[in-house]
This record gives sequence, structure tokens and C-alpha cells, in this order.
Amino acid sequence: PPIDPLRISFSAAHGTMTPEGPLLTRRMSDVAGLFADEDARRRAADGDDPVVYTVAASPVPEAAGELPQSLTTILPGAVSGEFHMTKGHMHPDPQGEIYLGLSGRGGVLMYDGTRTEWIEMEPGMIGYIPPGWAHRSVNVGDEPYRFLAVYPGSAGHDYGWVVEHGMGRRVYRDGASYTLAPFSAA
Ligand code: S6P
Ligand code: ZN
Repeated sequence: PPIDPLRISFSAAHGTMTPEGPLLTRRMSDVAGLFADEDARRRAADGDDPVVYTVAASPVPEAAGELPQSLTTILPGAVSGEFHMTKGHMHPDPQGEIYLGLSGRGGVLMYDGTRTEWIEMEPGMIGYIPPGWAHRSVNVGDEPYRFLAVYPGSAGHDYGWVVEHGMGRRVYRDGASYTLAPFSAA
């Protein structure tokens, strides 16, 4: 059954949602194969194993008809120059999603198997992800990058698609900015 109406607060400063649902933490040891330089990723995992990103969620369930929300925080950093990012996924039930930038500087990399799109994100900006586009978020700044996601509860998450097809590009530090390089397998 659908849940009751909810009033939810979220913090752009802390990356929290209240009331809160499950909290996910992805450390360097959780993202094998994500960065092009897998040896450097493993060294970081075997070292202080830094957090790459966290995902806080509201209690709205991932169920048909509902509109769950989550708040992702990508910590600043890079692996051999490749900026911290989320694993990235495709919605197996092709449905759109919106991202609202809350703090920091980042972007959404999207890939439909042929075309790549990059949308720069900053506080107050909406990034729209159409159905059929895999999406990955990247922190290109030097402070936490945070965004709120709102997505259909029946969309699902297919991580294997990205492992198989890649994301079209990789995002590297380039001086004080960034550059998009052709995708290379890890
Ligand atoms: C869900 C939405 C986000 C991501 C989150 C983590 O549809 O796109 O909440 O789940 O940014 O990324 P990922 O790729 O590890 O799920
Ligand atoms: Zn998604």
C-alpha cells in the first residue's frame, strides 16, 4: 500500500534526510573496477580506505507508484587524477529521474550505449536524466558534492549494464578544472 503523506527535511550542509531511510556508504574497498587505475584504487583501499560516497534516503520505499528520494554526497578526491564518482547504473524499467544540485561542484555523466552527455551541476541546478540513459555522478571540486535525486519507485537499478558497456567517458582533473577523456576499461 502507498505510504502516508510525509514532511521531509534535508541538509545540504550535512547530506542527511529526516526522517531517514537506509544509509549507504561506499568506500574505496567497495568500488573495485570503478577507476581506470585499479592498482591505485586497491592501494587506497588497503590504506586508509576512504569513503568515496554516501547515499542517505527518505523512508519512501522503492515501490511502484511511489517517488523515492535520496541525497548523495561524493567526497572530494581522485584516483590517479580520475575524480571520485558513483558506480553508475541504468534503470531497467526505463523511467526518468531528476537530480537537484545542493552543494559543491559536480556533474552527471550519461550514456545511452552510443551517445555521451555531461551536465555540469551546482547548487540550484536540476539535471534531468531521460529514460534509457545510464547515469553516474562525479565530484569535480575540492569540497563534498551533494545532490538530491527523485526517481520512480519501480525504476530499479542495473549496475551490470555499466560494468558491461562503460559510460562513454572518464572524468579527470585538469589543473583547477576537469577534462572528459575517452572511456577505458579498468
Ligand atoms: C537512484 C539515483 C541515486 C544513486 C546514487 C548512488 O536512482 O540515481 O540515488 O543511486 O547517486 O549512485 P549509484 O550509481 O551507486 O546508485
Ligand atoms: Zn538512477
